[in-house]
Amino acid sequence: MSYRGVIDRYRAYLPVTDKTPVISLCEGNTPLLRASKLAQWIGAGKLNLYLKLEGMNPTGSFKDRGMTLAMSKAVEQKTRAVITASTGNTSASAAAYSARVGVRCIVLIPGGAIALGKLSQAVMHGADVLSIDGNFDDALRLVREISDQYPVTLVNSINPYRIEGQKTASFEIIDELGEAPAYQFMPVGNAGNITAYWKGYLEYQKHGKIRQLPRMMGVQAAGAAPIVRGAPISNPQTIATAIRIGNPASWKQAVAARDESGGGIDTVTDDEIVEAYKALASLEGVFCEPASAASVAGLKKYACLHPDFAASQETVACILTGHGLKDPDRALASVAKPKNVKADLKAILNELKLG
Ligand code: AN7
Repeated sequence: MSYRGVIDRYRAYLPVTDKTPVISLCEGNTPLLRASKLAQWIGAGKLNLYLKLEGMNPTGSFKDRGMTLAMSKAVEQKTRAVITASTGNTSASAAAYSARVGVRCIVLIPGGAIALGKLSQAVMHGADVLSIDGNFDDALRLVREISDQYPVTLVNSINPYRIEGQKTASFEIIDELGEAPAYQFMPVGNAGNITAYWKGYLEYQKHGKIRQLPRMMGVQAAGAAPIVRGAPISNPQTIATAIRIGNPASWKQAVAARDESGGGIDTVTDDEIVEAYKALASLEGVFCEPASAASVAGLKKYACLHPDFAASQETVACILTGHGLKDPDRALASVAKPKNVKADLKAILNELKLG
């Protein structure tokens, strides 16, 4: 039978009944790609390194896994409108699923701070997009207040159905590898996704599908690293706008995932993020957004600090949370611009130096 999305595939593990309408765009079932050249670039050529390509979801990010469930439950509960604060990907996903089922979608975004592709998605899918004079944390505070007072359903990852849907990514990794990776590196922003992956791993362990749990390795941008610093950051800064978050909603759960798994959460600089972003694209043919590349930058930093790990054959998964096409401006700012050449064979051959 053909693939029909994460609710259909993992129904037994999700809080749905026969009465839940399934609102799906056929999300999930994303590739898990071996990346041996990248492992060499990291300085850990023997690692069994995999990339989980979450940018291959229908709206180009992992948010679709949670949104299919949040939206299905919202419709089951007869909601007419959903609301979300977003650094971009949540708004793109909420807008798409809302369009599909015909509910109103309200989005608050930090003004001037979300990537072009994400903004175009929210607008194209017909959401009411309000760009506020404030950052993501301000937007989240406002949408929480609005959803407390008005009949609109909050679809940020504070919504437990978002976490339930997103945990299916762990299931996919295990179903494919037959075990959990020893380490999983992933970006951390509002910290819903690390919470969801950890929940997924624990559930599969409970069902006897794995013997060993992975170490959960979170990565924050150095200028937006409240969990690493141990205090909220009022003015977070990073080129990885998806994770430009100063006061994560699922802070405690992220710390629990880190500590229970024997993992860690560390920072990477914007320069390290861009380096990993370019290496993924040029060495592996994988174009992810900057926030996603933070996972690989974090792995590289960890390998540099831990030579035994770098020399090992451990199985490692890096979660590439969003597609590179989300943020074309950053891509073009990170590499040399195309050369302008006259439409003339001689001039072109002169440039190409083919032989
Ligand atoms: C590509 O869209 O918070 O730690 O509002 O878009 O679960 O927040 C996006 C977050 C990583 C961090 N990678 O995940 C939003 C939003 C990408 C992201 C994260 C986000 P969380």
